[in-house]
Amino acid sequence: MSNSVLYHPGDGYLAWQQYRRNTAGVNVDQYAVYKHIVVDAQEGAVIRSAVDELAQGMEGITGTKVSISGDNESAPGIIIGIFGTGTGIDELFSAGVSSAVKAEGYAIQTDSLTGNIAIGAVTSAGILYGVFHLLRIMGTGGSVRQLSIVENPVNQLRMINQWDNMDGSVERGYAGKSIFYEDNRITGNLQRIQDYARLLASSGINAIAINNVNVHRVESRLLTEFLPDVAKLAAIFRAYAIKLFLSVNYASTMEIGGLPSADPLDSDVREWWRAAASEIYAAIPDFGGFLVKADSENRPGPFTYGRDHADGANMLAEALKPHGGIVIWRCFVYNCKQDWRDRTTDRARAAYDHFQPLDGRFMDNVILQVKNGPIDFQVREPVSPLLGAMPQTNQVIEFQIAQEYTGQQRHVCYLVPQWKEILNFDTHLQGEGTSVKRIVDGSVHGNAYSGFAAVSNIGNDTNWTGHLLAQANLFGYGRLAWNPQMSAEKIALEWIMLTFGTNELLVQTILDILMNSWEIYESYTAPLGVGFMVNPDHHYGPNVDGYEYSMWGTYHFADCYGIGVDRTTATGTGYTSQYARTNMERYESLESCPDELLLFFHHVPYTHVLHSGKTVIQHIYDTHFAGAERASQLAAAWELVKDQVGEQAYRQVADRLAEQAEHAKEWRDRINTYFLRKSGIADQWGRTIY
Ligand code: GCV
Repeated sequence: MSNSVLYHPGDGYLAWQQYRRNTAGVNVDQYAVYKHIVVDAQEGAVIRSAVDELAQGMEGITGTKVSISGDNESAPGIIIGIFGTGTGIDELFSAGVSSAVKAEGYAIQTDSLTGNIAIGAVTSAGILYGVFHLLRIMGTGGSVRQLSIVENPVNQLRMINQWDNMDGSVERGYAGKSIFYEDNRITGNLQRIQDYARLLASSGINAIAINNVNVHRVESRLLTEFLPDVAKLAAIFRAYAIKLFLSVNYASTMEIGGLPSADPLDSDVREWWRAAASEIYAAIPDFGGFLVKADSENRPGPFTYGRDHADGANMLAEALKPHGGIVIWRCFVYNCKQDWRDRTTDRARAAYDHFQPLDGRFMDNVILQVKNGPIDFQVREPVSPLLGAMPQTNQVIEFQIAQEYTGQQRHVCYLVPQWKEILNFDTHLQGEGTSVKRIVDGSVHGNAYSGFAAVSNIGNDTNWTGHLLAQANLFGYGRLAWNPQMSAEKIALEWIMLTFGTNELLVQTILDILMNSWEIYESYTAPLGVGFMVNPDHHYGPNVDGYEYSMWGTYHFADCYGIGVDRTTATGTGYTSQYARTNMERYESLESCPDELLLFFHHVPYTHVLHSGKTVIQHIYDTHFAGAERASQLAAAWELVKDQVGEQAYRQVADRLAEQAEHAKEWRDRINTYFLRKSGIADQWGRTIY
């Protein structure tokens, strides 16, 4: 495959893999001496990827060609090798260091005498990650004189979910069409897939489900008829240490198997899945497994047969088990045909109510995939109470990198700060300190499987993500999955420098834009955790009552007196009781409920005074005026870096920021006008509301 670096100057295609020479600062001189790569490892696809990447990266960064060999003929070189395989790499590290390196981890060390930089790992995947780390150091202008690094990923599963359909569309995709499919076939443009695999691996991703969780008729055949093409994709990802998964249609036995049933306890159904799994593994020996959306939003599932989620998941798990595969079963299950008049049903309760009682019933190769919040990837919602509430069950957290409810990649919204807040949330489930990040890294319950999954935000737009700044979310997700301790700021800094360079003004300006962007977006959209208020179906733009009288269970209950959903145990839906006592009490009481989630948990009058000292109605007005104003300033800030980022990148972002500024005003005016009319309470500052 050709080297894509040559063909993409400045259009965003290279994303954070620019490998540019223009990094400013004294450390740059250190890199130029490395013209030689020594490979102390057996040939293999992943090692080849690592060596290619290192060579390509070094050539870009230093501007000189590097040579590759098995001997270190001319120090200093960069030496890569696998520990314990009888090569020289072990001698370059102390025993303490090499034994600290785990499966996908690596050690990097500079020898002070020779200047050699050694990267050692126990697997070829570890070598690949180590190479990316070294390139990140150089790409961000760091010193390589005294490297002494040991890193292991904190999370075992670091997965991406594509919501791509075989007709070429992407569900909730905001960056063009699918890079995987066109005209109901798998694409022939394998170069783009390989470039995507590189991007993912460089941020630490190790698993991908390549099709939408809503599996239609044609995608059901990925398991069968399209398997040879799926195997080609698996080979591309394998070379970047990424395992391939398929989303499957729970009713495949009926859809493509010619059986009359999908009952998980039916022996013919079970046999069909066993045979299907055997065929898949014959074609793809390291196949990851199945991702399943069942009994959710009109998708088929075990409920039809009076069975439950454990029956359904275990049936698939049994088929995959002999091959080492896993089932990832999604918990996004709720009644999507709710009567809006019915105040007893609460969508927020649904995942916990469905799944928590099943703890202990799932096979050990089943993982439950739980959305970060109880509703659906809103700009603000509490943490899902299901996370950590099933000690005997494997769980992964699901984030949405795609900005379905956070501006659809037309608005800038750097999501890493939101994810950090979620990961740092203390569930108190095993006493103080039971943070979400410790639950999903498996350390609280000692789970066999654990980690992160997220909905991708890429498409076939040249710059992958539509909004160039949305690349930071894809990069940030991978970095956070690797190490949830990293700060949102550090991740943003890495992304900015790797993507745009290290000029101080540029770095600071883009950092400010990113770090403020979530708060800005939240301030001009749905207030105080109440959620939605978007247009139905496509979910873009303001529509306060868009879902108020619908069956989807996402209401705000605004009337002329007040707004919000009473989810308390005392007088509401009882949702608060799904949390451990400390959190339950905090949310239950108006005094202790945090302002930003007030309307998620309580129905209050517009005159209710927040901890901030403002009334709810004045808060709505103030945040919406300020939010739209701040959104309009983003464009001016971006203008400052025009010369540094180059014309193409400048234009891509400037156009989107201009749209955001206009659209934020629309949000401001719709929301403020709605609440002025509902409440009859004037803005304290007499600003224009329509
Ligand atoms: C893939 C939300 C989205 C749907 C999505 C669903 C899910 O409801 O709007 O497009 O379907 O979540 O996560 O399954």
